[in-house]
Amino acid sequence: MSQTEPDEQELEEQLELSTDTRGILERHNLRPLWEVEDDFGNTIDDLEADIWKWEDIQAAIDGVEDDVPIADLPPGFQRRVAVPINASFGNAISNTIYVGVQTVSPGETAPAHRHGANALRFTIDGSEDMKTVVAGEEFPMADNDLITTPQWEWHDHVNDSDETAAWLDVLDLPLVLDSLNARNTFENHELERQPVTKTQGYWGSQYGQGRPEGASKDKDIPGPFEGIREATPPHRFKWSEMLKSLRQRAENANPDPYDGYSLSYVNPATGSPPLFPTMSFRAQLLQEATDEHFHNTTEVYFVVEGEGATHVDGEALEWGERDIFVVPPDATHHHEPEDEEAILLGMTDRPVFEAMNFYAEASPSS
Ligand code: GTQ
Repeated sequence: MSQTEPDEQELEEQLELSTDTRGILERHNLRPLWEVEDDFGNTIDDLEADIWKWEDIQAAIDGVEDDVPIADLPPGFQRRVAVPINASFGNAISNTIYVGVQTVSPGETAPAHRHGANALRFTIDGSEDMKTVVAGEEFPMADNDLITTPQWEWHDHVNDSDETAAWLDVLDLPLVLDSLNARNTFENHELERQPVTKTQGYWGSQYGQGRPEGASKDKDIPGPFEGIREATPPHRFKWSEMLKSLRQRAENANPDPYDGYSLSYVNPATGSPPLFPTMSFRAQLLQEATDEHFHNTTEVYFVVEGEGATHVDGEALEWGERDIFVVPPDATHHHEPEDEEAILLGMTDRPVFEAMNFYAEASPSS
């Protein structure tokens, strides 16, 4: 063993979270990703409605950041992430959608790897100098930007700013790792940072006003999966643009009874939702209470702006900015913004149900 390689005991000591951090995580149903990894493979019987308050998440990610540098994390998903754990379950917020809150300190890199699970980042604390590098292109992460990491694309997260960056990771990990048990689709890059081989804006520019012939067959996109449908390209959805579109909708259209003024993120390759074959995402502007309904899909929410409550089977989940909550399948629910308006990022596994002709929804009054 070389002198720079820590032995196992040293490694464990370095990864030892302080009693404070451990307590914060446990009290608030959060777990560090490197411990959750061992528990993939299990599914939940009865998902519960639950909420994670931002102040608790913030305390947890700050503690974990203080205690553990990314460089000390064990092989595997080398990511410093606090993972919301459903109250009834051990490794994620739901059976299909996983969310985590990741931090990268100034100067740190979350090293390059790739996997079969689809992923996206929704930036919480970001800047133009915080970049996620996907498929050879640097994508700056400004606040509330959504950036895709399609399956099997190399990605590393590089913080060249002078502030800690934080964001929401959303992946179909429970579906891939727990239900499909597809564990052979993970690889670390030989380099910590993948080479930047594309100019900024390249990927987005090929799916907008014009596109090359056969773009969806671009060798850089599909990866090793034969017969893939229109692969989702790496893409940055700037929040400033999404917000403009939402406001246009609110001024010119009627709200959806269940989702408010709602826009689904499109797969830029097809021009329509879902963003991924397994998960769809909505930006939702709420100006009044929505109607009750229920469906067989799981919905996870991140509060972008505002305060309010989501009533789930009679229980009120009271939310504020940056909180995360989950509405389990078949639970009757509706949203109620507190003041003038609130904005939610809605996440759903509905595409999986639709692929099986299995989606169903109803409202209690009908
Ligand atoms: O940043 O690639 O929260 O691979 C979990 C698994 C983040 C990532 C997570 C991952 C990542």
